[in-house]
Amino acid sequence: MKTHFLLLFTFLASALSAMAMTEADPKNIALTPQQNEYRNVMMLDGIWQFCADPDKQGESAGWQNGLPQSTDIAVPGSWNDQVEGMHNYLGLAWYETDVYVPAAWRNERIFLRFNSANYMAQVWVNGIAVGQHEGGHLPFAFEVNSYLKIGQKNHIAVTVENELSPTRVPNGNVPGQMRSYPATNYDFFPYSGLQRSVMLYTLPRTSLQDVTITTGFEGSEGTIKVAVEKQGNASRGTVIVTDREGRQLKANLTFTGNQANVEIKIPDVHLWSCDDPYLYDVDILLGKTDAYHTHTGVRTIAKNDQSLLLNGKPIRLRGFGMHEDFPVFGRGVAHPVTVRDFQLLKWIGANSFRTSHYPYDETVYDIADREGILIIDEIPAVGLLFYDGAENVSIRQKQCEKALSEMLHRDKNHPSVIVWSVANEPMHKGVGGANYDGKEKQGEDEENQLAIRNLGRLVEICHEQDPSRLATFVAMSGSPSSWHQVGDIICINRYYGWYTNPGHMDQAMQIMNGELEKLYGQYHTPIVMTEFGADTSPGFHSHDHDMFSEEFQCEFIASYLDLANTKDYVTGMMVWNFADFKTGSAMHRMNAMNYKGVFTQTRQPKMAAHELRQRWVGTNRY
Ligand code: BDP
Repeated sequence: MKTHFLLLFTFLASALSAMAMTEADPKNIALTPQQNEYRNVMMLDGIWQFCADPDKQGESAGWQNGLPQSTDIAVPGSWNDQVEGMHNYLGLAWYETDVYVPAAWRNERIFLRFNSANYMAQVWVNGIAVGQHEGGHLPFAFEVNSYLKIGQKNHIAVTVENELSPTRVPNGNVPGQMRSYPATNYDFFPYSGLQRSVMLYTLPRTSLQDVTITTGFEGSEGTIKVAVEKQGNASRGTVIVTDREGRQLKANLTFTGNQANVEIKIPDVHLWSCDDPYLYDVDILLGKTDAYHTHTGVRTIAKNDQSLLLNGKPIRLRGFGMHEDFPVFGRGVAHPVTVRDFQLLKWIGANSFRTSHYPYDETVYDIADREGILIIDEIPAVGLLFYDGAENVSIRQKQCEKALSEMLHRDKNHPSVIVWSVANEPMHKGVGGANYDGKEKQGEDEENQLAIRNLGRLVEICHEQDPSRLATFVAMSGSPSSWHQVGDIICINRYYGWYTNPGHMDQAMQIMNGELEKLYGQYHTPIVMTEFGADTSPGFHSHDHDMFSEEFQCEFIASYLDLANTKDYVTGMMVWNFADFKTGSAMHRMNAMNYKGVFTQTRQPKMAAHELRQRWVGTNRY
């Protein structure tokens, strides 16, 4: 009898707790937490306790109150290469830690923020369900006052679940697509866990909720527009813009409801650009209750029929597609690697990269602002399908819209971000997997209409929420050129000379040339080659430029860049990839690695890196 009662109780408790899981609100991540005169941040990074739960029994067994057995794990960091037996694990796992919440925080609003949990997370504080979040590479935060014991020890438990499913973004276990283990439908390893920082932070009761900064200029006069949203009963605030010499401009904020807008004019403005990434400090003060300290660069981004225009002038993006990937850390944030990557981008003469294939850690964007590196910022929509039934398509579309909204909230104030990418290589049925031959395939009408409508809607969301930037998607070789109607610019990935016409660069360049001319003739809009590259074993040499040799990689990249130098409408060339990166196990992935990096996974230059440096440093050519 007693056991029955206990079982019933446990069942009810877990049912209630599952029901109580509310979705995280993207608005909570609009302002990156900061320690300042009114706000506090307590990082929870360090060694947590960890336990896999393949049978999903933890919640009903009460693991949210404490794990019966566990092992150490570093947060942030992917679980895969830290914990024995977890390398290819797909399923549920638990994390827990204890934290004292300072008594001095009694009157504050307190939030618990995870900068990334891949893929699905559920959070408990002191055994009570707080909320959940879907999607691996963007932050989420919950207000946790009602769950916390202030001035005492608190228990935080989190589950992360990383199954691969056709209805997730990015998707996996898709019949007929990439054959790899784990069965992703994307070409990078499905690293999982708490991969970025975790923190508690406070907001005053009357606080700034959101700040949106946009900039422009006319002649020598610059404009910084600041839109502020607050919570609580303040009626006035101040915005102070300070230049590097300490000169200040101030404007008062007067709220109508919770909103206020100001426009600050800067005489003799110092523009932000790649060569001169000049930043202004922007301090937003809410009376004597709250403040937020940030920065901006005054710049515009637009396009004409041939080029992206930074501050009205044509710009050529020279850069890479990258990945967050490093031995042992996996996709876990590793600040020394981030810093090194920017040093190497500068060393090689690059001015840009795409956050292929997911938004990166927030620190990356701050460094890019300071270093003058331009970013195409991409949601994790890799390999979207438009042929596996209306229901699957619509579930993924909703998840894309959510990720987009989160990315726009998080990254909208960075001058380095110039273009939003809403998808990488979306596909209709005839184009991917075994059907791939690089040639354009028209696909079914229904699939095309769906792709154009859904991708179009994602681009439209970018325009609605952020009219100050451009938006587009990145197309794979063989997808219909009609899909390009949805983007502000054309972004294409091409592998002639590698996956098709292997080793034959003359033939490859003939095809590439014909295709570029055709695309430009159709759209008269700038084109960025967001991917082109060749796998290369560091140390393999070949007199006759055989594939996989360092000589072949140099020839491959040089052929594409030489061709691009003859086309004024090619406004960007991004080599795939900056560094070698981990993939699933697959026949075409020796050692489960993609070796298309111009640096190795540990950031040693291949021959191609030296050649790119020769081409790029001090020039404006590709
Ligand atoms: C492209 C994908 C990229 C892959 C690359 C490759 O966008 O993620 O890593 O191909 O095969 O199709 O190297």
